[in-house]
Amino acid sequence: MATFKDFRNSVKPNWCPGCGDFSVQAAIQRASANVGLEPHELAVISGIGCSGRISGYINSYGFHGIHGRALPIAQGVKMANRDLTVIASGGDGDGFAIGMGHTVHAIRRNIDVTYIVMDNQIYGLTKGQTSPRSDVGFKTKSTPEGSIESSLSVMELALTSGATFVAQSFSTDLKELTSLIEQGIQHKGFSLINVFSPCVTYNKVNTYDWFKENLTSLKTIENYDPANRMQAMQTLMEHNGLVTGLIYQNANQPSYQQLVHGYSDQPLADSDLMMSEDKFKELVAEFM
Ligand SMILES: Cc1ncc(C[n+]2csc(CCOP(=O)(O)OP(=O)(O)O)c2C)c(N)n1
Ligand code: SF4
Repeated sequence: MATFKDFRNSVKPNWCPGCGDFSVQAAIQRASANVGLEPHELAVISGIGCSGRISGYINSYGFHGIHGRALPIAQGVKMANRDLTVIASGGDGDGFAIGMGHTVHAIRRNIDVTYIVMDNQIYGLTKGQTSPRSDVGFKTKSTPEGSIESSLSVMELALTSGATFVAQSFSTDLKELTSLIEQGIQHKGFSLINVFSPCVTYNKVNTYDWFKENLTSLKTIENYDPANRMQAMQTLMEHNGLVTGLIYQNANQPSYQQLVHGYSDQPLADSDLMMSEDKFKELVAEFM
C-alpha cells in the first residue's frame, strides 16, 4: 500500500520559503495515501500561478494547464477515465477571476472532482496584483490607492450555486486540511476546498498571524451541522467567510456521472477508438 512518500517526486518546488502552498502539497500527498490510492490512480490538474505548479510536484498523473482552465481539463479527464481520482488545483486568481465561470458551472454540475484552491488574496506569480479575494483598501501594484472593489464571498457563492461539498482550511493546519481533502476525495460529486495559503512575499496584510487572529474553527461553534445549508450560510455571513472546517455537505445528491445519459459502462480511456472504413463511410453518408 502506498504511503505519502510514494506521492513525492524528485522535482524540488521553487516556491518562496514559507509559502503556504508547501503544506497544501503535503496534505494532498497524505490524503491520497490515507484513502488508499496508488500514484497511478490519481490525476492532479492545475492552472497557472505559483500554486498551479503543484501538479509538477506530485508523483501522479498530472497536467499543468492554462490560466483559469484547470476545471475544464479536470472534468474531461474524469469523464474519459472515471477510475482516476481527479484533483484540480490553482490559485484564487485562477479559480475566482479568469476561471470563475468554470468554477460555478463545475459546482452546479456536481461532477466527481475535488477542487483545491490556494487562496492567498493576491496574484503571486505575476508579482503581486489585487485578486477578487483581496479586501477593500488592499494596496498592491495594480491598486496603489487601495482596492475599491469588494472581496468575492466564494463560500457563500458556492452554496448558492448548488455545491454539495464546501470546506475551508488554513495551510498551517495540516491535520484538518488532510482530513478535508480525504473527505472531498471520498465525496461522490464536486468538492470545493478553499485553503488560506499565505503569500509571504507579496501579501503583507493577510499573513499567518492575521489568519490566526481572524479565523474561527467550526469545531468551536456549538451544534454546528454541516448538513444544514441555512446554518452554513448564516455562519459564513456572521464571520465574514473566515471559518475553517467542513462548511456544508449533501451526500445524497447524485453526481453528474450518475445522471448523464449514455455514459458507457466502459471508460473512454479503455475503449477501442479505431473505426472501420465501412463504419466511417456509413457515418459520412448520413451528412451527404
Ligand atoms: C490567459 C492568461 N491571462 C493572464 C495570465 C497571467 N497570469 C499568470 S498567473 C496569474 C494570476 C496568478 O494568481 P493566482 O491564480 O491567484 O495564483 P498564485 O500565483 O497567487 O498562486 C496571471 C494573471 C496568464 N498566464 N494567462
Ligand atoms: S510569490 Fe507568494 S504565492 Fe508565489 S511562491 Fe512566493 S510566497 Fe508563494
